[in-house]
Amino acid sequence: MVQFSDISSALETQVIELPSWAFGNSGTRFKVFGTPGTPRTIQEKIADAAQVNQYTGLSPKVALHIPWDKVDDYSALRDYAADLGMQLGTVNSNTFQDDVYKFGSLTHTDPKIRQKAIDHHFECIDIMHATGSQDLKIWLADGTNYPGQGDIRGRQDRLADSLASIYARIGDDQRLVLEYKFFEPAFYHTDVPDWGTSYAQVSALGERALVCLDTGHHAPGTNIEFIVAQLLRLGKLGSFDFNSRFYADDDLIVGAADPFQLFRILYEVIRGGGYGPESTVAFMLDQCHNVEDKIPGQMRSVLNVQEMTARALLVDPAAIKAAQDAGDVLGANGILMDAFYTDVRPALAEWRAGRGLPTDPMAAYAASGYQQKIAEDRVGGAQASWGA
Ligand code: AOS
Ligand code: ZN
Ligand code: ZN
Repeated sequence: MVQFSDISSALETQVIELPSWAFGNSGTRFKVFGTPGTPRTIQEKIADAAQVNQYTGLSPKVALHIPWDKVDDYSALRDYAADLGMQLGTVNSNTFQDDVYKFGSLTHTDPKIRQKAIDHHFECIDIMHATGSQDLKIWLADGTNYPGQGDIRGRQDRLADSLASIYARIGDDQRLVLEYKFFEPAFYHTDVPDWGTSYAQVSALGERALVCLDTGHHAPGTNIEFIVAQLLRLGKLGSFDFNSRFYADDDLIVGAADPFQLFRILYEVIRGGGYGPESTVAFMLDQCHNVEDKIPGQMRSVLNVQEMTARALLVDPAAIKAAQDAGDVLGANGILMDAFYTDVRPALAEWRAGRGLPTDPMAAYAASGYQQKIAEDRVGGAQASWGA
């Protein structure tokens, strides 16, 4: 069986990008509970993200959201982040909050509204040039609530045309990642509801257009690791939005609802060549911390991904292939389960100590007093992500 010492070097290069909006007040359509110390600016969000990286060593990148994180000088923001050991990452567009997009954005029947949404993405691309970001992430709330409300086919055609305009604008070193979601806020149909639609739309654009897989965006019971394996096989898995769900798009701490599913997803990522320094698959979190403190919530998330990555790396590829080829059902399953049931936490603690990181990042952060300090210093004007 593969030992932790055999795989520890593979953990060195793991990078998990943090979403700026996870540090802002966010929650549900029913209530956004504020937290003392919540950032009031993108700079304070980056400072909090830097805390996650300081204690875990896993998250030196922070994704931006436009317009929530708009500033006048992105080069200065880039320098500010760099001074904290952080890099600006994915730029996330937003065509889901303006009244004008009530009946759609890139799919709208009115060419003027479609152009406004396209221009918003052009603005995001301009920002990417200033921040040095690689990925433009597009998630559309576009859809309908009732049968007959919209022309499903016509919306696909207009979406394809709009995406082609945006794709033509991205730089040679940039990518477009199109995120799918099976429902919400639209309740009858969503214009990018599943991996197949995202795959079809990005395949029509070109090689730098890829799928973003949000782990909270599937119907209950979906075999997500199958989608991971298939998109990797097709060369079209661009990025993850990792979170956890019990019922819908709950945006909870990844691994909190189903650590075994997270393990299986990461096993297929590794099996499919999507993990490691050569991989082009971006690991990003997409979460809302409505009732828990945000910084430790993000720390818990990146640590969960690291832990399940380590366990998935313990699966012996040769042994499991031999068992599979031999039709040894229980043997093959046993090899996978042995890795999943291996408690790697003591070895990870030692691994961290050897790299100058706290053996228990959560406890170290709690003892640091940073949470108390920001609660005292940051009085008033906390930024809400949703509804911003
Ligand atoms: C919405 O449900 C999607 O998960 C989006 O990826 C995300 O919440 C949005 O991009 C925030 O900017
Ligand atoms: Zn997402
Ligand atoms: Zn989501």
